[in-house]
Amino acid sequence: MPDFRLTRRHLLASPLALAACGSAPSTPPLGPVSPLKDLAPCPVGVCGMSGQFDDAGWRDVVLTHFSQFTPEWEMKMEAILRPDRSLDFTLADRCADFATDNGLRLHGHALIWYSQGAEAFAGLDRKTFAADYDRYIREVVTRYRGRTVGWDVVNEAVAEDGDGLRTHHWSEGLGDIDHIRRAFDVAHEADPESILFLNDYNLENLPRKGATFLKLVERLLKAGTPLGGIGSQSHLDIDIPDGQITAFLREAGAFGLPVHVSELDASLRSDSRIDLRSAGERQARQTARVTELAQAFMALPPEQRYAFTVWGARDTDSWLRRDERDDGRDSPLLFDASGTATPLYDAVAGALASG
Ligand code: 9MR
Repeated sequence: MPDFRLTRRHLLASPLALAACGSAPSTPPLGPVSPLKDLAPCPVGVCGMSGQFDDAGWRDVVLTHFSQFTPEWEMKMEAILRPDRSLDFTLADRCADFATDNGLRLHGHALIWYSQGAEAFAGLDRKTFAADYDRYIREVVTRYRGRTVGWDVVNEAVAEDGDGLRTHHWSEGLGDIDHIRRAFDVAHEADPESILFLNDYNLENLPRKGATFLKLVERLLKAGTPLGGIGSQSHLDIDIPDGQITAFLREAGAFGLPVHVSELDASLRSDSRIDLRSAGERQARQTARVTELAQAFMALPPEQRYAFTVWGARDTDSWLRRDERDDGRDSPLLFDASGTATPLYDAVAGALASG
């Protein structure tokens, strides 16, 4: 029988230790490891696509380690909303069934996103626009009522550089703050039990964006919006200064709401033209950042830890590996192509187990 406990060997093999010895660029993958969901006192989530449900390697990692599931795209407008604004739930249902059949908590993602729905809603008069906006949210949330624990109601509301809110078809049709409030109100009416999230990215990476996001949370709460949770995607930049991730999560936690680390990954790819660091040095930075995130999450009161979710099971499942700049070597997740734990597994497992 393999030893599934976290062993000293795992800790000694940490990339930080290896980087300090000036070792080879990448750490040898770890051996068999404990299921994350057994170590963690909170749900551990993963995203996935219906096209992966028959992939034995993917299933093995997902069903061994995770207790919550976020559909990567099948519960978005791109899958559900037809050009005539009727709804098609074929793929979304498949995802909901996968979660139910395998005893996973289901997290709904994402109802209103600036990047989707523009064509189907183009050219409508205000009344139809508003009515179909409400109908979309109501029908989707109602269909999965009692199956989704929570929903990302508005995704990525804050401007890229953190200067205010984004402008797009939803804000132009219904108002910048009003379309957000309206989405939460309709979703809450459709499923009063669901925890409704405002979800965004670069909140730890860019303090200005994090601050604007938290101001928006405050504004919505003061206005009585049924916002029930804070989602931080955590697509981490490995060069975030030490302490910045902790500072953001602490501030986010101060609202007393559930917090979701909703899409964690940390690319090792360096986009700067000149990066003199070795692969090992970059990996050490990556591990330190992910460790900081997991520890900051575990520092939240237990009842505020909604879930700690990674954006993909294996490195090869990551959206980052589908980027045209990818060189086939990026390792942004907790398991490699063969389903073996990467150093990020160790970083996350160590922190989650400590809670
Ligand atoms: O990883 C997702 C990719 O497979 C989809 O094609 C894409 C569009 O639906 O969305 C990706 O996920 C995004 C998530 O929904 C919101 N935050 C950023 C994620 C990565 O782009």
